[in-house]
Amino acid sequence: MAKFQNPITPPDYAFGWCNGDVARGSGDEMPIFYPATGQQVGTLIEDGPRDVDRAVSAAAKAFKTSGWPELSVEKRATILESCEKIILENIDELARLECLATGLVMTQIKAFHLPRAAYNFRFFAHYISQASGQRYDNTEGYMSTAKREPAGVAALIAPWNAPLALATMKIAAALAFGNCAVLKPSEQTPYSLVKLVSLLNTILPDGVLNLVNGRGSVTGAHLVGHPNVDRISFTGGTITGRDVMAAAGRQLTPCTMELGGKSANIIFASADFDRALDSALLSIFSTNGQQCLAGSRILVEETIFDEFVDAFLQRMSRIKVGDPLAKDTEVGPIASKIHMERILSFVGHANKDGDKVIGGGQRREALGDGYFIDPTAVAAKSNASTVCQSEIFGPFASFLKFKTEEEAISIANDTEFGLVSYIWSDHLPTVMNVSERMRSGVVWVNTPLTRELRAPFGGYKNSGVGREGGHSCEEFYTEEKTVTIPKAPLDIFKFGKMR
Ligand code: TXE
Repeated sequence: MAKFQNPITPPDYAFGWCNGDVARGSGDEMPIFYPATGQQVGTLIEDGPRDVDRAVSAAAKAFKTSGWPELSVEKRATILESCEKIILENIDELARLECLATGLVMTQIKAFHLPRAAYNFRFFAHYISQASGQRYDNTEGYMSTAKREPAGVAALIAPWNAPLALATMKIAAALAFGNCAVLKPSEQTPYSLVKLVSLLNTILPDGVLNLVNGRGSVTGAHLVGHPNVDRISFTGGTITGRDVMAAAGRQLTPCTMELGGKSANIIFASADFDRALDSALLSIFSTNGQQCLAGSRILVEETIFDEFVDAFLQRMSRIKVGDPLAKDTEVGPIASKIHMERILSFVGHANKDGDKVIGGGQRREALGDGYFIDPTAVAAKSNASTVCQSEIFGPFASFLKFKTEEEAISIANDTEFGLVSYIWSDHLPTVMNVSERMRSGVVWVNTPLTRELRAPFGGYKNSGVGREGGHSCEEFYTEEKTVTIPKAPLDIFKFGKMR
């Protein structure tokens, strides 16, 4: 028996989108569930290899004939601003569709995810308006100009944890630099992106933005191995990232990989205690704990460890878990049953490793068949524990104690991942030393989850390859071309004229 209302009644089927129109796939039907009730709310029609070929051909044709790559930056920027506007005009429906498939909390979708989705288009509209080329004058009498040109067809693979916020970064960047694209949402969460693509197609020329639906192993694998794809931008798990990169390697297709994380949130005794506490809770429990940049390993200096953990647990016990639509809900359901079971399996790992489960660790049966779990915290025996080394990707915090700055740095870097590090301290030399030595792509000092879009975002080690962000996206989504022209005829060797 469902306990909560669905946020919206979606279309019965989630179809793909090709060459400016809805495109019914030829593959299997797959159920889509609302995580808050565990009930099926619709059906996805999978796009098989032929359907993917059709979408890639549509993008390739649009790249050649639509005029999109050649459009002046002013015109392209204006169109991107219209994309921002249409998202803001449809914010309620998009938010409800996002909520329906992901179980994300509505207040968070509306406050963070959708404004970001819209802003991604505005950001790239502004960015391209300022782009410039380079010119190199040579004393021997020639000049070279270097300019960036659109790369071609971009395959954009989006995950299920924050579909709109993450996919729009890819769509806006690919389109801003003149590419045409084929988007593949996660098979679990197609609705909001299908709607988004239908809205954007009222603005964009046909074929510039296409969408295919289906499983990673079927639709995704065919797309990333396609010889006519020129760029692959992937966000997802590290294991899948390896497969995608191997497929890209066979075609020599450049790719960026935004993968998992196991970020250290280091809290020194010199920190502002209350702000560090707010941040620790926000960075592990927002987005239902399902975010690559979650501060999932909380390292606390020994002298404040007990006080900090107690305060954290008190606040954690008051977190409102429940209906994603309710205004006071802070943590909603986990995105899928299988993922919920995986998260809960880490309680077993913790017990086996000698860690102490200090809060939560159970499914919330009282909330019905939805995939709700208690916010969970573990005092880990050491950083070698499974809960400290695996990306759990849920509302599950692991605490570790440290005595010295050196020890904190060593624990923080002792992981296969390297996406984000958080540092909390008001002692400048500590901040300088620790931030210099973090082996992660992003370091947040005395602030959580603060993304500057001009700056690169991405990971060291198994957290990724390449970066997203203004300049990083410009480099990724373009080819550089150098044209050399003599100012006057140059002296050159005259082969065959020597005699
Ligand atoms: O993601 P997958 P999964 C992490 C998180 C999570 C784990 C597994 O730890 O528990 O990954 O999640 C598509 N070719 N993150 O297995 O498989 C797939 O259809 C092309 C971190 O659900 O990586 C979906 O669209 N595409 C993360 C997308 O890849 C393929 C976000 C992501 O799915 C494919 C999500 C293939 N062979 C999970 N196989 C982050 N970095 O934010 C799958 N896909």
